[in-house]
Amino acid sequence: IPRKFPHDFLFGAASASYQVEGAANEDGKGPTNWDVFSKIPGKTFEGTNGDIAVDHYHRYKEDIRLMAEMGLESYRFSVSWARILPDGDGSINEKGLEFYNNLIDECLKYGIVPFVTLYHWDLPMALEKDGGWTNKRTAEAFVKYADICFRSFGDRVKHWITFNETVMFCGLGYLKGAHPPGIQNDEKKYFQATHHVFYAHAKAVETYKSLKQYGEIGITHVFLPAYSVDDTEENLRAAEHANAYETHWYYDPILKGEYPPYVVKHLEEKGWTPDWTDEELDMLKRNADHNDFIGLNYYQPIRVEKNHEAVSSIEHSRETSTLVPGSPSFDGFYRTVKMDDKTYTKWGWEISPQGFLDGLHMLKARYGDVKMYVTENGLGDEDPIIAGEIVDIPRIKYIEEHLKVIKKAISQGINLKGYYAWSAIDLLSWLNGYKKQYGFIYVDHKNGLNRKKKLSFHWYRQIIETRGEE
Ligand code: BGP
Repeated sequence: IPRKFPHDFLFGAASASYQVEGAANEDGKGPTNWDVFSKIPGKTFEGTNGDIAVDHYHRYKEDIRLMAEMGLESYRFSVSWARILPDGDGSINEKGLEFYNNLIDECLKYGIVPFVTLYHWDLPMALEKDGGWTNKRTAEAFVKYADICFRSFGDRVKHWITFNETVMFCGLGYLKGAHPPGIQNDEKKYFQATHHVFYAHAKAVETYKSLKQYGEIGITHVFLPAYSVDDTEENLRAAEHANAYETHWYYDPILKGEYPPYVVKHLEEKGWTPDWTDEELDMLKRNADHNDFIGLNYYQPIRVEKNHEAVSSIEHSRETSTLVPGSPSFDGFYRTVKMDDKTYTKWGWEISPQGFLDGLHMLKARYGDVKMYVTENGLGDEDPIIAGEIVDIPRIKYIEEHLKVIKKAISQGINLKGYYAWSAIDLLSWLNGYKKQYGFIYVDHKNGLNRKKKLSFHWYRQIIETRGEE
């Protein structure tokens, strides 16, 4: 294993609009699905919402200055669609463009590379009302919105992610009911929504390439490599199912340009096949060679066994991960389980750097040498405060161990080009409010949202400075 990371490997950190910006009703921004969903009693932890979040909208200059001080080479953030197009598909809000122009320029001022996600879950409410991702209109509107972003920011932004974690917003939205639009167990809608996302992605990539801006564009998935809990045939089979549903369904249409045949067959049997046209399927095919990279959000692997009874989605509590978002829960299929000999975070997410290494090899075996970025990885914790200092040693340990396996993976020929810790700054966790922290920068909610550097801030600066030298 080399002592240092390659010179062109990007060290970054990430955020997402709804989780940091706040200013939910300012400067012409339209309402989003999350603005509405988070106000429904019982949907979020203690009713927390992103109305103010950590006020990044007003404090971005201070935040970017801190990121620069940390030595961050790149900042991954998302654009809120409803700031640019308040109705999702209509007239442009100049103030929205202005905010992101300023944010981008502020990054560039310090030499921080902006890595921009176009969709990190906050959908303009007008589109959600119209069926959201189950309606093709949303996909077409997304492509127009993406085109506006490319034309407005593409002279300075050279790294684009279309979507963040399709399995999450579709799975939690249409199977588990834990994200908007809050629908449970509707497999037909779930698969339909994912199909529209893949189509929108492919069309946005085509649009981007036609503009000849010579940057790169890809999509980000949450990567949940599945292990069987044991070597029994039924559980090995369950793990195959899990990988097919959690991974192949999401990467095949992007990288192979077609859906995995055995899942398609299964959907036919169940009556869950999305309505798709030849034009849409052709679009996926055409796009297969045009993706520049794949973003991976890796937090944990999953351990699965055969499901011997249908598990209600209600059991998918926000505190645990007893079921994964893309798993239709029916008798005879698969379910995730916790194992006594594994280590978990306070929120029940398994800590397994090895799981990532194994998973990366699994991806390479199926998809070849595609370029990849780790677009999220990090530890959600209630950080210890000792004598006024945020001593987030478990986070340092977590990131350190993951960086080690990433370095190893690169030396084994995995084409990884960057690492974005989740998150740059403490932010709103979708379902866990501000209790679950991820940042290098602490935000004091009792004290005017003041920023403070955590121990990990200094540690990460050192890592970047020495390029992870061991
Ligand atoms: C990913 C999302 C992020 C972030 C992260 C941590 O799935 O892309 O937006 O929320 O998970 O999740 P949580 O806040 O639930 O711990």
